[in-house]
Amino acid sequence: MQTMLKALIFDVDGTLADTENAHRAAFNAAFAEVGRDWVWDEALYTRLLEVSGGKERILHYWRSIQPDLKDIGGAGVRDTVARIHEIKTAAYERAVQEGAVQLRPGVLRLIESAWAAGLRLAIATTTSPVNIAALLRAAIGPDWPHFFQVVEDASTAPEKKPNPQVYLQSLRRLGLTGSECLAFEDSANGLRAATSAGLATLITPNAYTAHQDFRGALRVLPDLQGTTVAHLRSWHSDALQRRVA
Ligand code: XBP
Ligand code: MG
Repeated sequence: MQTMLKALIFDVDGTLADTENAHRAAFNAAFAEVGRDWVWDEALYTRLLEVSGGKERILHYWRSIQPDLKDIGGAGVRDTVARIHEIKTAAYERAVQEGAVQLRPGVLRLIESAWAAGLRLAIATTTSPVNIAALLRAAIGPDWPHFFQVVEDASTAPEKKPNPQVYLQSLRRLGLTGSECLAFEDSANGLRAATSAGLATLITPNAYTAHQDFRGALRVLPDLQGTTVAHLRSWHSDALQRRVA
C-alpha cells in the first residue's frame, strides 16, 4: 500500500515568516547595547546566515574579525556571546510583539487546511522557544500550540542545521518516518538538514536565501500562496515514486 502523507514539518525563520530583518536589527541593537561597534548590514548578514543559530553566528563573526581571539572556546568568550544573544533575543521578542513580522503569504491558510484535513503539524527550527511563541502568538493567537503537536528548537536540538538532529527528533516525537512527512524550508542549510533526515522538502526562498543551491528539493516555490493539501499529497506521492524508481 502507498505510504500516506501524515505530517508537515515547518522551519520557522524565513519559512513561516520573513523574520531575518527583525533578527538582524535585534543583533545590531544588542551589539550597540554592550558597546560594540559591530554593524551587520544586509550584504554581510546574507553571508553570515550560512551559519545557523544566533550564538554560533556571533561567535563566527567575532572570530572572523579577530582571528587571534584568545580562549575562543573558553568560558569568557562563551559568556559574552551568551549575554549578547540574550539581549538580542529580548529585542527580537519585543519587535515581534510590536508587529515587526507577519506570516508569509499562504502559510496560515495551509496550516489551517492541513490541520482540518487531519495532517499532523510540527516545527523544526534552530531558533529559541521564546521567539517561536512570540511569532505564533502574534500571527495565530494564544491557541497556536493546538496546531503544532511537536516543536523542536534550540533548547532541545543543540546541533544546528545542516545537522539533521532537529528533524530526526521531530520524526521520533511524531512517531513517523521521513517518508510519511514533508518538510518546509527556505535555506540550503535547512534543505540539507531535512533531506538528511529522509524528508522530501518544499523550498520557499526569500531575499536572503534566493541565491542558494536548492538542488534535491521536491519543489521550489515563490511562496505557499495557492498551495493546497491536494497539491502536497500529489507532490508527496511523486517523491515516493521517485525513490522507488
Ligand atoms: C534560522 C537561524 C536563526 C535566526 C536567529 O535558521 O539561523 O538562528 O537567524 O535565531 P533556520 P536565534 O531557519 O534554518 O532554523 O538568534 O534565536 O538563534
Ligand atoms: Mg529558515
